[in-house]
Formats: sequence, structure tokens, C-alpha cells
Amino acid sequence: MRLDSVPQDLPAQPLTAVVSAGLLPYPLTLHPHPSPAMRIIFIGPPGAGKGTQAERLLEYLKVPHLSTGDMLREAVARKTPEGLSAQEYMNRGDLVPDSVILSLVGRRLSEPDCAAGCLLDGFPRTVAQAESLGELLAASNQPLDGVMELRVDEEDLIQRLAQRGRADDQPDVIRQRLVAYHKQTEPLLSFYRHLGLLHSIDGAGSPDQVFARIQAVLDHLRPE
Ligand code: B4P
Repeated sequence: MRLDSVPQDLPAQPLTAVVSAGLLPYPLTLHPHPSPAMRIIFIGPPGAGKGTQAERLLEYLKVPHLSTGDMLREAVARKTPEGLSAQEYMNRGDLVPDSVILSLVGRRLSEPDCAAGCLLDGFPRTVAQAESLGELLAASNQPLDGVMELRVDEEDLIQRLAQRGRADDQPDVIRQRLVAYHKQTEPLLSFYRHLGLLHSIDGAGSPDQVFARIQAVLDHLRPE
């Protein structure tokens, strides 16, 4: 059928309604859109709630969770070569070298479940990691949908972490993790702002209040 033979007086309605009412003069089958694959990054200082919010978001997005902190803690517990080299950095509150992180993440991202999107929690944490992630995603034609920065006052962060009491939540280690955040991770904010991907979210308040803010941003990003 030629386009100029399609009647011009079709009512202005959603395409689904037009098709199901049989108003189109040619056959057309609509296939339901598969669940959109979303790739989201969480950036924030230690204790900002990346892990806490990731738990809530996973159920909502139905994508795999890539937490480099969890991957490292598992590697440390299993005493793998990566874990053994990471441990001393984590104990001091320093970032683990990019080479270790990129090998862990590169392997995980190439697993088939990540083709359906992923939630990157605590990665990237340096501009070099962000550039490598960009290359990995471009090579597999997987776009990044958004970067969520969680903002929390430093006093609140220290209080939250002191209450949690993980091995790396000692006051001097927390201080060093904050130094590493300001020096090595904060430059990522302008990196992603320039790419038009950054969304800053107020991380103060209860986890449910913070999640409601994240959800509002996601609902704008999510393709129909
Ligand atoms: P991570 O495991 O990523 O830990 P984090 O930044 O300390 O914590 P997160 O922000 O997830 O806090 P959470 O929700 O748990 O990193 C640990 C270490 O691994 C790093 O220091 C580094 O050495 C290494 N590492 C990881 N990734 C790396 C990378 N890409 N490159 C190099 N090194 C890397 O919340 C913390 C506490 O706050 C919890 O007790 C929680 O219950 C509480 N909380 C959360 N939200 C709250 C809220 N709204 N109100 C009150 N309390 C809240």
C-alpha cells in the first residue's frame, strides 16, 4: 500500500486504539515492547545509601546488581588474588587500584544477564574507571541511561557509618574514605554532568523518602 492512499481523516488516537478498533486500512500487528534494559549508576560518598537504595531499586528495575564493594568483600573472604591485593587498600579507606576493579567488573558485565541492563553501585569511582566503562558499554552497544548522585551531609554520613560498624567503618578509616571520595570520585560528577546524564538526589531522610526521589527521576528516564 502506498502512503498517499492512507485516509487522511483517521482520528487522533493512540496507535494501539486505532489498530484494535480496526481503523487502519492495512494489516498491522503490534508486539508488546520488551521490558526496557536500563543501565543506572549510583555515585555517592561512603554511607550515602548506595547499597541501601540499590536493594530497593533492584526489585523495581529487575536488573542485576553490580556492587564493587560487595564483589571486593567476597573476593577478600574467598582469599582470591584480587581479594588479597584489595584488602590492604580497603582497610586503609583507600580506593582499590583501577586494574583490580576493571578486571572484576569487565568479567561480570560480559555475563549474559547484563545484556538486560544493570545497576552499578559504587562503580565507577574514578574518571579512569568511568572512561573504561564507557568503552566497555560502547563495544557491546549498551547505552547508559542515568547517573544518580546521592548527596548527604558529612556529619550524617559519619553518624550512619559509626552505627553500622563494618570493619572499614572506624573513624580514621571513614575520614580517609571521605578524602578519597572528594579527591578521586567527585570529579566524576562533572564528567557525567557534561554528558547530560547526572541526576543529583537529596539522600537525607528515611530510606523510603530517598527512594521516592529516585523513583521520580527514573520514571522520567524510563522509555515507554
Ligand atoms: P562500598 O561497599 O561501595 O561502600 P560504601 O560507599 O561505604 O557504602 P554505601 O553508600 O553503599 O552505604 P550503605 O547504603 O551501605 O565500598 C567499600 C570500599 O570498597 C571502599 O572504601 C573502597 O575501598 C572499595 N571499593 C568499592 N568500589 C570501588 C571502586 N569502584 N573502585 C575502587 N575501590 C572501590 O549505607 C551505610 C549505612 O547507612 C548503613 O548502615 C545503612 O543502613 C545506613 N543508611 C543508608 N541509608 C540511610 C538513610 N536514608 N538514613 C539513615 N541511615 C541510612
